[in-house]
Amino acid sequence: MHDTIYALSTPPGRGGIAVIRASGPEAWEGLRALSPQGKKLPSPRYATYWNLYDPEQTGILLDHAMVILFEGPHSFTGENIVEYHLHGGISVVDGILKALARRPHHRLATPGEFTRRAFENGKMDLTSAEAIADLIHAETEEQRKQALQQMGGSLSKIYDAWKDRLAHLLALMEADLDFSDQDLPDDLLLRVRPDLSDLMEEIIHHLDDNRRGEMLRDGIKLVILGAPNAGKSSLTNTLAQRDVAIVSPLEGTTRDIIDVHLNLGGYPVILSDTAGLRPEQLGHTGQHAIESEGIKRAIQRAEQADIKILLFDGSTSPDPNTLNLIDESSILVNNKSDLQKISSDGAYLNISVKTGEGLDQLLSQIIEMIKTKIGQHETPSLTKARHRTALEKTTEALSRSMTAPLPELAAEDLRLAVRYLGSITGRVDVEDLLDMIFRDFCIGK
Ligand SMILES: Nc1nc2c(ncn2[C@@H]2O[C@H](COP(=O)(O)OP(=O)(O)O)[C@@H](O)[C@H]2O)c(=O)[nH]1
Ligand SMILES: [Mg+2]
Repeated sequence: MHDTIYALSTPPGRGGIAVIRASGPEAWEGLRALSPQGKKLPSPRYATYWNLYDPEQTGILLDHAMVILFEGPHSFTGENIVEYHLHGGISVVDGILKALARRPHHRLATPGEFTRRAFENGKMDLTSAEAIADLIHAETEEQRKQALQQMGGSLSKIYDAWKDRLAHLLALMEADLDFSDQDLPDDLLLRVRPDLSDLMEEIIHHLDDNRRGEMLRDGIKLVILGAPNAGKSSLTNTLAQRDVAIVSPLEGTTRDIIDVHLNLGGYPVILSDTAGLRPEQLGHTGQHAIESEGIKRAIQRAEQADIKILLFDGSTSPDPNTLNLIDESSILVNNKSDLQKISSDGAYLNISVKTGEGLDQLLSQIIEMIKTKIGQHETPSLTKARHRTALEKTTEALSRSMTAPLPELAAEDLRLAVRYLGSITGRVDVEDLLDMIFRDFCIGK
């Protein structure tokens, strides 16, 4: 932990400016080495125009830069930091990185290491650190909102409050176990049980959110399904606004699943085009075996989908395989309304990918359905499987403790529950979790 780390924090390549960040006990020394001898360093938190020279070759200018110093613990990592705001040229950046590499105790940062130091120095909890990674990866407005809320502590507030309540109940139990001269364990459990079950109910309610936070973070799975030639690939291309899937009147053209990432109304969507459903028409030839596999995968996707577009060719009778997939998360669509007047009940939306008829309605129907699934909620939702697993383990431990045959065992389960809750924010020992969390970062963050 005593190394000084440095990295290019902006994307590599040419740019208007490039920012290199250095953090650690020797960070300021690094800047001193790049400055003319004896020159006094700028005051912390002042952006200062600064000429940077090669420390090995006197008088060789590396850049006219701007530098900002931060003094620990009042910095992002909690350590001394220098930010070098350079001209964004490859040679400029290389020159500074090479110069820093030769400084004593300096080394290149590993992915996420700046944020990891921030966590280890108590500048933020784990959910905030994860939110920084989410914010960096956020591609749509709603993802950004969620990441910013979490970064601001929306989740850690909830989890820490639960942990404190639980720790309090545990303390009560332990005090009783240690100090009661009479054996009245039942009485004790009776006293804490209502609070325990309240807490458990809150956690279960929080868990029962249809994965909306995770859905928003990872993308809503929207799958188009239908018989061959219904127009699935045509619709995919239209929604994606580019030619991603091959369109042809030949049946069995699409066999692999084609995924496209879209931003629909601020929500991240993973749209999948699938093989046309016609399992009963397939024989045992090699080509058909491949198509069969495609259909199997299409059905699998249908099962994992958050939203299904069931696409029918409105010019023929509805396909029974597609009808089979109807459930509450499907949108029924009749395509090819240009070919003939489709007479269908109001459950179907009539569109023509060819003329564009009905596509706006389809888009708004999809967005409406996303909103009902993710929607606006007063309470923040959990965003990662890691949080979900920890909370599930917490509730398991709580329910065990409420039925434990001995007060000592009940207390032990409460202790476990506290640890599981604490592992979400990292306020309890978490060394083994760290690598997993910071692995997703890019270098320089
Ligand atoms: N008339 C008409 N033809 C369409 C429409 N949408 C798709 N098609 C045609 O239907 C055929 C099959 O389309 P494709 O997108 O490959 O269907 P898929 O098998 O479901 O992927 C192609 O010849 C398309 O040009 C539509 O709205 N109207
Ligand atoms: Mg197709």
